[in-house]
Formats: sequence, C-alpha cells, structure tokens
Amino acid sequence: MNPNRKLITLDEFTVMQTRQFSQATGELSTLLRDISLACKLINKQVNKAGLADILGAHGAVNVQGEEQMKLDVYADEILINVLKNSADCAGIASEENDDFVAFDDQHSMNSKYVVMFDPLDGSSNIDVNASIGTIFCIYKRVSELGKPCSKEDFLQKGENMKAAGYVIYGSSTMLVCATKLGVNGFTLEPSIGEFCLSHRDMKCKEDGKIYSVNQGNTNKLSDKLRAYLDYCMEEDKETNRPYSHRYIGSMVADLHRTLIKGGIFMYPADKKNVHGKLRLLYECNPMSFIVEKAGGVSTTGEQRVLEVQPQELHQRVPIFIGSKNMVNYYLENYKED
Ligand code: AHM
Repeated sequence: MNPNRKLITLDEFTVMQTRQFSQATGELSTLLRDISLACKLINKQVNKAGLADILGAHGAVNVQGEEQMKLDVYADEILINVLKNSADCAGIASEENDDFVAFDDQHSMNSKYVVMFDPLDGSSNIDVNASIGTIFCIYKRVSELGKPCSKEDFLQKGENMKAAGYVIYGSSTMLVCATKLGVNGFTLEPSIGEFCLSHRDMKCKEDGKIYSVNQGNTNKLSDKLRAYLDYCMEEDKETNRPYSHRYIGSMVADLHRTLIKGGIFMYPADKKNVHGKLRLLYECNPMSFIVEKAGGVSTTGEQRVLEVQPQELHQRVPIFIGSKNMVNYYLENYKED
C-alpha cells in the first residue's frame, strides 16, 4: 500500500457527510458504525468457517421452512445484540426471525430509527467457500417516540428508506452503503480493522453485457420470460449479444458484480415461486435503493420495487434490477401483459 495515501475510514466519511447538513444529529452515522462493527464480527467468523466447527446445518428451521446454517444464526444474533446496545436503534426485523423485535429500554424507545436485515444472504454458498453477504436498511420510525416501535415502522415503502447497504464477504470484505447523497464502497483493511473508502460515488453502468438468473428454472417461467432469455442468448454484434451468463446464487455477490460491471439480475416469479423467491424487506428493497441511488433501475415487472406497499414482514416479490437500459429494454419488450 502507498504509505502516503490518506485512508478515509467509514466513520470519518460519514462524519464528513453529516457535516454537510446543519440539522443532522449524527444518529444515522452512529447506526452505520454499529452495523459495520457487527459485520466485522461476522466477517471474523466467516473467515474461519472452514477451521472452526461452524460449518454445516444448525438443525433449526427458520420461519420460511428453510434449514438455518450455524453462521446464519450467529450473524443474526450478533446484529441483534449490537443493535440492541446501539444508542440509536428502536428495533429490528430480520429475515431469520418470525416477528420484529422492539427494544423496550427507555433509550431505545426514544430512538428514531429501525433497522431491517438479512444477516447472511446466500447461505447455501457457505459450505463451498463462495461469496456471501449481509444486507441491511434503515428507516425512520413512524410510531410515537417514547413507546416501543411497532409493525408499521417496518412495513414502510422502500422509498422511505434513509440508508441501505451490504457487506460482501468475498476475496476481500467490502461494505457498500447508499444514502440520499449517493453510493460509496469501503474495503476492510484487516490490519487496522477498519472499512476504508475504496469506491467513491459508485455508479451502475447504463448498459451491460451480463444477465444473471437461475437458468435452471427456465421450464417454470412464462413464455415471455423464456423469450427474453432467448433474446439474451441471441447473436447480435450491434447489441453485444449473446450476453454472458453469470449466476453465483448469492444475491449480494451477483448484485455487487452488476453494480460494478453492469448487467441485469433477475429473480422472476415462476410456476413454483409465484411471487418470486426474494424477500421485499430484507433483500429487494435495500438492493433496489442502492442500485437506484447508483443510477440503475429496479422493478417487479409491474412497478418500482421501492413503491411496493409491504403487507407482511416476509413478503416476496419478483425482481429485475441493474443497468438502466437493460432493465428498461426488458420492461418495454418482454414484461407480462
Ligand atoms: P437465502 O436467504 O436462503 O440465502 O436465499 C437467498 C438467495 C439469494 O442470495 C440468491 O439470489 C437466491 O437465494 C438464489 O436462489 P436459487 O438457488 O433458487 O437460484
């Protein structure tokens, strides 16, 4: 590393951003710092997953009937504990838990933010050492301060979000965070244990050459969607087709690539998953907020993901997300009638 290079840590960066607003209280920055601390602890465990006796199934089944891995449980508990001790969090909702948790101590009840997260996304990749991630988002509560937060705080439209981010545990560990000011990426510098600014003002390319979908589901897709996949595979030099197909099966990793290289990622509804597979509150909304703030587009096929009014905590929606021109081309030519 160049010794003269000035490293800017996540903390320093958020404080600098906060100073741009005279009204800002710094509570959002504190929350981001707390979430990044939890992710550093998760990262430590993820890094030694092959060494410690933490690989394999935990034996429990989560609310959606899926087997939880030991690391899912660990990541969930770490995030809950860190946020419970945070100065600025009134409660949380997690993909791993049936219901939201309202922190009922006096300080938390006076906090104005709630946090939602998928503690360890892409967990089927843990055992094969492929990239996994943590996804989070922050909302200002709508319930009365001084009382425990309530379900309506969590069932807000994604467009109300104040900040969202993900941490990818990959060849390096990176935190990507979006606020109304834009999207920035911070790489974990392990020797000092700090996330340092490495990708300033990230933008999603308007065009791309990669489509990302579980192609094994093709037979379960509608005719229109199958026609769109044929379009992606068709030869056409002018439009750079056939597109390359990339699919890790870990939304964080697939969307991180989409954000950096451009492309379209989709998890559509199919005959088996009639509402799609991915969760609105913990996966689709935060990722849509990040991609939109970076200039990309995210849609269910019928409406902007961020405009969907959530009805329940574990609701699923179809998603088509990524480079503006690719997603819009899909919408203009192949969306369902
Ligand atoms: P998980 O919450 O059990 O990890 O499932 C979510 C993951 C996403 O990260 C990924 O995009 C998708 O499931 C992959 O699903 P599939 O294996 O059906 O393609």
